[in-house]
Amino acid sequence: TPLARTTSVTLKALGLDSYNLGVYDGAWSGNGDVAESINPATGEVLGAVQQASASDLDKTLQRAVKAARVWREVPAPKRGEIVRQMRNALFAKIEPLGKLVALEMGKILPEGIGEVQEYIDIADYAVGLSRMLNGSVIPSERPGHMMMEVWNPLGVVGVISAFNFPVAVYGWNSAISLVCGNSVVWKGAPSTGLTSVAVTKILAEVLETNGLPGAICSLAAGGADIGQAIAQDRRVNLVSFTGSTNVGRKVALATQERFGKSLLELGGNNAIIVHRDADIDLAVRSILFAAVGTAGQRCTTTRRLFLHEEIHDDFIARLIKAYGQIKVGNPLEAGVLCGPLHTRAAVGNFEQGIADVKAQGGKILHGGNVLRSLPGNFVEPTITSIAHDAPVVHREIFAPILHTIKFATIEQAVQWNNEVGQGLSSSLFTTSPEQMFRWVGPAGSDCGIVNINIPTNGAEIGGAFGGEKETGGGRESGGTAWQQYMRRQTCTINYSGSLPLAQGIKFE
Ligand code: UN1
Repeated sequence: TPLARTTSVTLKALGLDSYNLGVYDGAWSGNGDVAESINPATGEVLGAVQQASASDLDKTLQRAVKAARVWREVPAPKRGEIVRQMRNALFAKIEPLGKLVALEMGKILPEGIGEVQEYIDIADYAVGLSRMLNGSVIPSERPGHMMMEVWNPLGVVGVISAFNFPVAVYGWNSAISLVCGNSVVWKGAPSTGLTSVAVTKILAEVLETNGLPGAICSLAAGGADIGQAIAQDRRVNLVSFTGSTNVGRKVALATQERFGKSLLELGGNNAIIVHRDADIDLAVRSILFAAVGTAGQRCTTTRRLFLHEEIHDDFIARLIKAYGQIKVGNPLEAGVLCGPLHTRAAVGNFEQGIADVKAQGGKILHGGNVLRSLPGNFVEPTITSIAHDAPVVHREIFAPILHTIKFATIEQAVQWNNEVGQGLSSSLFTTSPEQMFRWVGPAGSDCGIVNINIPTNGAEIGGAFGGEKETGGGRESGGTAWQQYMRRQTCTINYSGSLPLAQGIKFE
């Protein structure tokens, strides 16, 4: 069939077979379980990855520790040069890699290519950053003394990423972590193992061509057991985890228990507020991408929509009309905007969510059904009308369900935006400068991402990405996020030949 051909051509272009080893630490191996990758749009088995056993992980961590000692001695701008080569190697494979993401994860092809582009963007950023890992010089209170702040590599960084961004989230972490001088050990989602292997092959070739240890970019494919072992292992100086709040809590406790560091990117429950003075057309188009894009499976997906009472009815009518035009189907087909959910289990969560909406006094305004006539895990993009405090509204359901809620005052809407446990992303649509500045101010949104007149999702890499509260508090990508991948040292140098003490203390 044409689809089977697409699969084999794509795998071949990326140097993959239908069966692949899922452990890389300079050499490829794998003695754990075999994980199959299933195309969520068709049920077709795309290929298989032999995952890491506990002793595979142990060996990989040993090699990653050794590799980190080599890598930290490479000057940072030279590390940037290696990341630049990785960026070019990724760019050369952007088409097949984007296609593999579409096949394996289930997002539409433009979004699959988009997330490889996101990796390329962060690699560009990291190359520049490699010349700007600046410390500072601090005036000392003592004569003949100098103080400075110096940033050094941490050692080994563990990256545990989720199925929904099988390329970009690893990209943010690895590109920054590499220029910071760390080796990286990656565990992707078991259901997107082919993508993990494909990305690692691209990076491994760059490392090996440059005569560097491949273990600088290690891969330990695996499930929860491998993730837990990474979180508990003292050799892993920082664990960067993207996933659910429940698993994130375990990672946080396991790393804290051993005084390791963690960087957490957990659940979101993001809202858009549309004020009465908003550009309605812009808002409708934004919500379409934010709530339906990636079939509602971004941590930044809009799940709650607060509409001012004056525009509410008209807005809902326009939104329902726009939803009616969305094409649901195979993510590789042109014109399709909504692909499948990633797993059968996710379809079950969708159904449970719809049942809960109905049981908790909500109404389904559009959609609400599983599309059983299609072969894959397809559901209808759904709009509900429900109370802001119904329990189901406070839960992150990783599916295209948008809850709409009417508000009377903007203060009320901001309070509702902030009342959930999660604190990732938020957007306000307004043309009022006063409302804009209130929204980004101390009494505005309590989220890590605070937008105006754009969707909650689709963040650029230049800013720090992450959220507050149950979202975990970590920041990745731009801004000062790089500092989490390094150790901060305050150094005081005495060139005076005498020993004046701080605070003027006399001790003789
Ligand atoms: C995620 O869903 O885990 O802002 C990350 C966005 C993307 C990243 C999402 N740049 O939607």
